[in-house]
Amino acid sequence: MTTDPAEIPATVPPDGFRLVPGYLGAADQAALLTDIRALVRAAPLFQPVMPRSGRPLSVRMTNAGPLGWVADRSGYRYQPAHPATGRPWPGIPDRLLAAWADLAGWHGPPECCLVNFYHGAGARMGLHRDEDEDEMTAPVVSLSLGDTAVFRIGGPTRRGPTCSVRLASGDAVVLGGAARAAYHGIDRVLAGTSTLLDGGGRINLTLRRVTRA
Ligand code: MD3
Ligand code: FE
Repeated sequence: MTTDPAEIPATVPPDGFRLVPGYLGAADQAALLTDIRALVRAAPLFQPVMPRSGRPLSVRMTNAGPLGWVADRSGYRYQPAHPATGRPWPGIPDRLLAAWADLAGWHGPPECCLVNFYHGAGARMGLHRDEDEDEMTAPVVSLSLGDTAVFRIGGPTRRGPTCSVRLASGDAVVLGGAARAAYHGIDRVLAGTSTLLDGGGRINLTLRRVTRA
């Protein structure tokens, strides 16, 4: 039993937060990366910007599925086509649909796979809530590839205690219940912690339901 205050975390993750360390083994991670490379050829990474300021986010993104999440000067939204090519987003790869079916506990398929690419020392994602979806009772499923991220999750308000969780290549996270509405972000990515991506960096895939079922 620990009695050292330094070993007691400031808080614990909210209810409905489920981390599955090593959900994907090395072979499945490599196969998924091959799928993502094909996806990025069909739907190139774009640089989202903050709605009011036009300030670029440090993460590049793309999507698969009927609806993709975009951020530009006019706002945050889901749309059926790529902002630069105008083409529909490619389909969600079968192995991601299988992961959703295995992990989400939700009747019905995901409608969006958001691909976040973190590359370089400054790539991070500030504390935010995912609230652009009309279906907030469905969980979000996240899969991580490449370098380990320092993920932070708090509660339903921006202020208040948070806790840090490291997300390594192959880890899955399921965000259901109260965790679905929690503030969260990526503080930083730890360079040199994975050899999966040539040139380093991290890919996060989030599977989401967007419209009301
Ligand atoms: C907690 N992505 O795309 S994944 C995002 O690693 C996003 O790229 C991070 O936050 C990333 O919006 C975190 C884990 C995650 C995903 C969705 C959540 C945590 C979440 C939704 C609600 C609460
Ligand atoms: Fe998020």
